[in-house]
Amino acid sequence: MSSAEKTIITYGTFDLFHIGHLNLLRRLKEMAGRVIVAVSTDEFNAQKGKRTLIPFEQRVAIVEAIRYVDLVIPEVSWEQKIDDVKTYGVDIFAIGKDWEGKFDFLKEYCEVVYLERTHDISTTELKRSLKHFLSIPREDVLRALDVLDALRRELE
Ligand code: C2G
Repeated sequence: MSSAEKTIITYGTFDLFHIGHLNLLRRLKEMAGRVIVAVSTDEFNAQKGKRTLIPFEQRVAIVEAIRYVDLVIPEVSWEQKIDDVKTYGVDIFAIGKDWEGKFDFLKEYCEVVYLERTHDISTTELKRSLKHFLSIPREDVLRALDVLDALRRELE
């Protein structure tokens, strides 16, 4: 079977969508003609112990808009993967290497692939940077802007 005839599925939260997510979805499209993405619901993320900034409906809308993605379904539990593989005729299950080995039980039903993650970007890191920036006192930001304005005037 050519890759164009294959169906691939992945699962994830895709909060604060970033280049790491995009690189993964692009890789999936290189591996199969049909790409299905199961996006974790807010309720399931609570079970995963993950707090998301972007609500489920918006995370779905963003992933659906990605040209590499053909179908988005909700991820509501850890147990749905085998049924999904059967329901959608999935040939390949793929996910980032941070999950290496965790889904080998699916090898009975489809190919299982763990893909390299994109380095130096993660939702956790983005949240940390945002939190740091927002913690800078307003007057410090304004003072820095004044210094920048003064420098710009000197350089004109
Ligand atoms: N990812 C990546 N590179 C990054 C960050 C994320 O390749 N820098 C990949 C992850 O490996 C995962 C996908 O992008 O395959 C989605 O990442 P998350 O939204 O963090 O997904 P996660 O919360 O790990 O959910 O049942 C499986 C879980 O739902 C996976």
